[in-house]
Order: sequence, then structure tokens, then C-alpha cells
Amino acid sequence: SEIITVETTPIEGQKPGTSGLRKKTRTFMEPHYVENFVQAIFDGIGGAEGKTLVLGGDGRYFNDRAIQVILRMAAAQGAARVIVGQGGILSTPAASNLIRSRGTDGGIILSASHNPGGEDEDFGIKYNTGNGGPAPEEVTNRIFEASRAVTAYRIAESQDIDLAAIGTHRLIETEIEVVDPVEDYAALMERLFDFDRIREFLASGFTLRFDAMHAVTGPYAKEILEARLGAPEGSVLNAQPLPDFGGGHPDPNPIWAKPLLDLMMSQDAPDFGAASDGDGDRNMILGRGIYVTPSDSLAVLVANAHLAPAYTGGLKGAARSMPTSRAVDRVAGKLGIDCYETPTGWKFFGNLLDAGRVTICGEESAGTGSDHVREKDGLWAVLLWLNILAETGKGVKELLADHWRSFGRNYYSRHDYEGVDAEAANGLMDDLRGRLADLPGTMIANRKVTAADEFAYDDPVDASRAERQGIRIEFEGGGRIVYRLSGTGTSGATLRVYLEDVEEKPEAMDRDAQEALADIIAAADQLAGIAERTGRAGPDVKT
Ligand code: VG1
Ligand code: CO
Repeated sequence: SEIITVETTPIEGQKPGTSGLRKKTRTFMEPHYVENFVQAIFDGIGGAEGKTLVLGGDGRYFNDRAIQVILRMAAAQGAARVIVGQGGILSTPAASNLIRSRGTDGGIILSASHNPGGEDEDFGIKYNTGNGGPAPEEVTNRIFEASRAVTAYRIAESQDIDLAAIGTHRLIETEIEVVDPVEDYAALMERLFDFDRIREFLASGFTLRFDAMHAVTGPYAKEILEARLGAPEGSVLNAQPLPDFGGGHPDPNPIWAKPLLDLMMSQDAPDFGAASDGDGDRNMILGRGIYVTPSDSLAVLVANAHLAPAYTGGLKGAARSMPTSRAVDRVAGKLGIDCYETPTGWKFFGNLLDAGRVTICGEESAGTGSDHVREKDGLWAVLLWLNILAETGKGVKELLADHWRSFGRNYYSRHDYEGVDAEAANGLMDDLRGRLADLPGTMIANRKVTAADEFAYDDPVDASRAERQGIRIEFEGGGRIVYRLSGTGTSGATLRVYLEDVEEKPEAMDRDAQEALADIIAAADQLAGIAERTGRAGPDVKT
């Protein structure tokens, strides 16, 4: 095969967001779009020459085409080795694990996560560094700068590499190693958790359903939950990954995973239910008759992690993204460990994990994970829950009720206004920003504001600073509203409003979250004029 140099001109808007570059699939399918961005990645990391990279994606539409382009470019630019998941498949946490376990320079993950897939839906490309985590802003800024300067890219002219079977190919001087996407990841899970204990627990009659939502976790869950842990066949639902995820949003929340939610609320509910997203890094946890909010799940996992083998020695610390509820802070306080507050996006946990300051991290958006990889990890969260339930012998509902009794309950909900006019959304944020100084001491919807600011983060490890990471309003008694604009959307703006209130009275801990948060919700609208500015009567999604 021959190496050719193709002239190109910069394409606008190749700026990585909260988690890589996400756009409409058709945008990625435009001439030079993928090539330009991949060239920008290589340029941004100082070239592909001599490097070993991991490559894989969640199997969505266009995954197969983009992979071949990246392989041809890596070979043309002298990469030493590319480790690719069989069929081009790797879940995000499995990719993170391979980057680390094989001591590689980094990796490229193809996914738009929980966004729908297909020719008319979404696609994404993300670069992870050698620690296995999403590239920090310093690196994504370099990639963006490179995308604005690109004038040519080098690519090999060759047949497609056969990724269907495990084995090694050579393209120019580059070794292309096709690996089983599940094997190393499943082995890692076996080292972290007590598989014998969980197997016994499942054999004793504890029942579960895991909804893979026709996304990447199907084969992982089949192997781990059914083959290795002995859950009866059929415990994993929608296990077949499909390029369009069966037409749904592979987003594990009560709206998009409603069939599972309905099952868990029905007479036929199994003891435990869970789901994961497109690329396998998110999780939703359910018990018979109960949905566990991600913020509560994080708090429960931090409180009980010592029951699983990997964490018996206790945790070094915990971290949550700023909009995530402060439920975990109370747990960390009782355990006497540090609790860090970072901006939204897993990349901000990387330094804390690398420096050994924290063991478990989490986000309100259904992401939890630990220092075993540098991404959030859906199946890891499911297995930690199962390990804890097996050890305590409690049901999900009971465990959660006990947790609230010991720590208090942080009622929590997130309201999303999707596809809002970008100007209106920015106007809303600008207006709020301008009024922050005047808010403390004022009353809104019967609640007294105690503090109002815009979150900025100074990384305690490398002293980098991230500004404008969300506007927060705090109320007397522990209530809080956070406003931020999404950094993963592909059309218009998405306004996220995060709502939280603290309840210490045991008799008031079983309320519906929307009802318990009614004051805070009213205050959020009054403060920002959401209905008026967006023209929306209510949010599109409440989680
Ligand atoms: C969202 C979530 C954030 C998460 C990010 C990537 O970002 O809020 O917590 O880290 O998605 O998750 P944003 O900017 O849209 O709020 V995933 O599973 O989409 O990689
Ligand atoms: Co995801």
C-alpha cells in the first residue's frame, strides 16, 4: 500500500466538548471531516510516529467506516501499533482499561455515548491520554488549535483491514492487533469483586435484569453477568448491539429506559434492575419498586465500597462533579475522607485519581467509577451494587432507606430543556450572571438565598483553572439550584437545571422528588425566567 498526502482546509467547529467531538453523523460523513479531526488529534499529541494506540467504539452507525480511516492514517503516520477491539467494538471503560493495562500512549474512542445513533443521528470521536482518561483541556485545546491549522493529512491507500477475527495484521510498518473487546475487562472485574459470593447470591434466588439497550454493553453483560456469574440466560435484555440502538436513545434513565423502569415497578419485578448507555460508561440502578438517583447511588457506593474486595482497605477520597448532589459529601464527612468538587465531565477526575487523592468518583448524569480505570464505568457500578447487596443481604429499597436514615436525604432532580435557541439560552445565563452579586439575602419562592456564584475550578494537582462551569444558587437549609449549558449536544442549546434540597426528618424521606422539590423548582423558574426566555412550559426530560 501507498501513502498519499491529501490537501485540505480547516473545518470550522472541530472543538471537543464535555467529552470529545460530537456532531451529527452526516457532518462526520462530509468529505475530509474525520480525516481533518484525526490529523488534528495526531498533531495535537505530537504526531502518531512510534506510538501505540487503542482504538474502538460503541458500534453505532459509521463506527466501521471511521475505524478504517483512522487505521489508514495511523499507519501512514508511522504508529507502531494499534490495538483494536474485534469488530471495531470497545466500550469506553474497556478502552480505558486497555490503554492502561497495555501501557499505550493513548487511544481513540468512537461514540456519542447516550445520544441516538444512525445516519440522521449522532457520532463522536474522543481522544484519551496514556492514563486511560479523556484528554484534559490543555490537550483538547491543542487538538482544536491543530484543527484550525490543518492543511494536509497523510493516509495509506489500502483495502479495509479485516477486524472480524482476532489476530494481527500489518499495514505499512504498523501492527494492527485485533483483540477480544471483553476478555481483559471481564478479568479486571473478577479481580475487583467477589465473583464467588455474587454467584452464590444469584444462585440463592436473587433475580436481576440488565438492559443493554442494544448498545455496547450487551456482550460484556452476557459474559460477566450470565456466563461468569450464572444469572439465567435472558437476564440481559436487548443484548444485541445495533448500529441504531434499535431506534432508541441508549440513555439509562427513567425516560429512555422506561420499559425496564415499568418492569421494576410491576408485580413481576426482579430484585435488581440496571441499564447502561451507548458506550457503556453510564449506569442506572433500580430495585423492586424503586429508582435510585445517580447521586444517591454514588453516596451508597462510597458508604459501602469496603464490602467489595478491591476497596476493603477503605477509600483514599471521593469526588463528585459540582452539580451532583451533596449526598456523597455527608458520607465522606462521616468516613473522614476528602471529598472533591470538580466541573462536569470525567476528564476533571483524572488528576485526582492519578495523584491517589480519590478512589471513587461520580456524576449526577448516571456516571460512577473508581481508580480501576479513568472513565466512568456502568458495569463496574452494577457489580459493586451486587457485591454490596450480596454482603449485606439487604434489598435495594432497604439499603437506600437505611442510608437515608443514617445520613439524611438529598432530594434531587435534573430538568433539561433541550434544543433551546442558543441565543436565548446564553441570554438566560448572561442575565443570571449579571445578577449574582445581588441575590444573597433575597427571598425567592419562600426560600432565602445564602450564596450565589459561578463555579470555577482550580485543579489541586496541576493548578490548571476551568472557569464558567455552572451558576449555583444556595438556599438556607441546604437547598441548591445549578444552571449550566450542556457541552455534549449536537443541535441548539440544552439548558440543564439541577435541583436539590436536604431532608433530615425520617418521616419525610419517602416523598416523590418532584413534590419534595416543588419550592426549589418554582424558585429556579422565577430566578432565571426559564419559561419566558425559552418559551417552554416545562422541561423535556426530568431525571
Ligand atoms: C453530559 C453529562 C456529564 C457527562 C457527559 C459525558 O455532559 O452532564 O456529566 O460527563 O455528558 O457523558 P453535558 O455537558 O451534556 O452536561 V457520556 O456517557 O455522554 O460520555
Ligand atoms: Co456514555
